[in-house]
Amino acid sequence: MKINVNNADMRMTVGNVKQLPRETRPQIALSGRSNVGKSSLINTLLGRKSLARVSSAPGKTVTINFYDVDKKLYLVDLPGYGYAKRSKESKKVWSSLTEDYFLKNPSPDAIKLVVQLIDIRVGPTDDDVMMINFLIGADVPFAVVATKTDKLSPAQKSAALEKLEREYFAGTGIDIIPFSSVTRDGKEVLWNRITDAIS
Ligand SMILES: Nc1nc2c(ncn2[C@@H]2O[C@H](COP(=O)(O)OP(=O)(O)OP(=O)(O)O)[C@@H](O)[C@H]2O)c(=O)[nH]1
Ligand SMILES: [Mg+2]
Repeated sequence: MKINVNNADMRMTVGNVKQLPRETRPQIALSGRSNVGKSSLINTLLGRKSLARVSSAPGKTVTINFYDVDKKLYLVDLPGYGYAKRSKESKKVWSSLTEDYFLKNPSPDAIKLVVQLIDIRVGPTDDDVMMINFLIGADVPFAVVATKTDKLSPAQKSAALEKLEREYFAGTGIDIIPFSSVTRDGKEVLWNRITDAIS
């Protein structure tokens, strides 16, 4: 599929499950803790500086923002989790809006792929593991993007990827895509994964 990434705009901001679009257009959703780089990744994929608002303070994006790409797909910027204070007993770390996006979406079949971001230097946090288990339980296809690779040397990057694979994803068949919004490392690979998911 040929996608003109220059033909992209911010289409809608959703604060409530009732506002979610009833459309078959494929959706690729970005999930991850606050500050991990979801909005920056959208800008990088679209070759734009600031179409998606990059947080000055973590936890800013509390709505779901839909970016239309060439009328062929939506990139969906989900609220970051893991920032707001919460009680230790609380099992759910992501917002109820995020949960509704997956469980009460009027067009669930339009969700073709979740791009789950983790910081390559930190590895999956407890919250990330919970999110990934939620996605597995909800039967949503996802790929893992290990972001901010620019902060590591090439040797450190290989070691970190190998460790991630070995400790968390061995034998799961889950892709880990190294990525950086600073160097654009992984942009091509991620676009290929996205176009595969929607074709
Ligand atoms: N070095 C480096 N910094 C990055 C990268 N991606 C994002 N950042 C920085 O990390 C901070 C957070 O980035 P955002 O894209 O706003 O993160 P977010 O996941 O959208 O955060 P929330 O909207 O709060 O959920 C910003 O200061 C970015 O400039 C990256 O690949 N490399
Ligand atoms: Mg954001």
